Amino acid sequence: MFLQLPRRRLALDAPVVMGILNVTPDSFSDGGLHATRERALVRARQMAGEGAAIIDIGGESTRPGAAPVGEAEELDRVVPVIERLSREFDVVLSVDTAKPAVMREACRAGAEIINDINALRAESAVETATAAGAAVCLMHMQGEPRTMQQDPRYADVVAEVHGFLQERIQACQAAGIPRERLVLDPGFGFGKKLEHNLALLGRLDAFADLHCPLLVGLSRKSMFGQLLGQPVEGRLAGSLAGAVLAAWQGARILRVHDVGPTVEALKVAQSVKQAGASSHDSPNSQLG
Ligand code: 7PM
Repeated sequence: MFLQLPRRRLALDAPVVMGILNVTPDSFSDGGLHATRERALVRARQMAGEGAAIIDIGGESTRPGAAPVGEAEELDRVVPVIERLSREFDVVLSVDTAKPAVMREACRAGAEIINDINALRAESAVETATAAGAAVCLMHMQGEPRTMQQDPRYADVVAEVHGFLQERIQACQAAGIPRERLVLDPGFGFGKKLEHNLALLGRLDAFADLHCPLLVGLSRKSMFGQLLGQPVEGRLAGSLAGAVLAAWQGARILRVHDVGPTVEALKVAQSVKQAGASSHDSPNSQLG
C-alpha cells in the first residue's frame, strides 16, 4: 500500500509517524513571528531525526474555542517554514489547514499532503486540492471546532463516520482526485465524547472497505485525560497505547507529538504483526 504524492510515492506497508509541528506563538515568550518560525524549525529537525516520515505543519490552532487566525497571518507562519524544510529534508511535508489559499501556497512551497480537519468542505477547497496535485487527508468532524464538544450525539458513530468519509471520497473523485491520493481519518475528539472515541478506536476495521490508508490522531487527547486523570503532559503512555492499538488494526499514519517514543512502540507492534503473518503462510517461514 502507498500514498501517491505529487513527486513520489509514500510507502505505507508498515505504519509511519506524522510529527505535529505547530507554528503558533509561544504563550510564554513573546518573540514575534521570527522567533516562532525559528522554534518551529528546531522542533522539525528534532522530529525528522527521531524518525518522522511526515511533518504536519499548522499555523492555526484547531483547539475548541481558540481564536481564529486570519489568512495572511496563517500564510506568514507556515509558508516560510515549509520552504525551508523542503530544501533541507527529504521528509514528506503536510499542511494542516482548512483555507484554500493556504493549501495553494503551502503546496507551491513544497507541501505534498493537505491535512484538512474540514475534509475539503470549504468553498473551492476541492478544486484547489485537485489543482495542487497533493494528497489529501479527509477527517471526520461533527459540528465546528468552537461548539463541537458541547453535546455530540450519534445513533451509530462508526456508521456515521463511515458514511461521511464515503461521501467525501466521492466528492474528491468527482473533482479528479484519485483514491491513491486520499487518506481517511475518523477525527478523534472532533465532535465526539469518550464513548464515541472508544467505539471508533475499537472498530477501525470497519473502514477497510473504503480502500484508503487510515490516519489516526490520538496524541495527548482529552480521552486520555478522562480515562487516566492525566493532564496533557502526562498522556504519553495512553497515547502510545492508542497508537499501537490503531496500528494493530491497520492504521498506516499516526499523527503524534512524541515522535521517537511512537516510532519505537510501532516497531514493536509491527514486529509482532510480521511474525504472526509469516508464521503460518510458508512451510519454510522459520528460515526467513
Ligand atoms: C487542542 C485540541 C489542540 C485538539 C489541538 C487539537 C487531528 C488533526 C488535530 C487529528 C488530523 C491535536 C488537535 N487533530 N488532524 N488536527 N487528525 N488529520 O490534538 O486527529 O493535535 S488538532
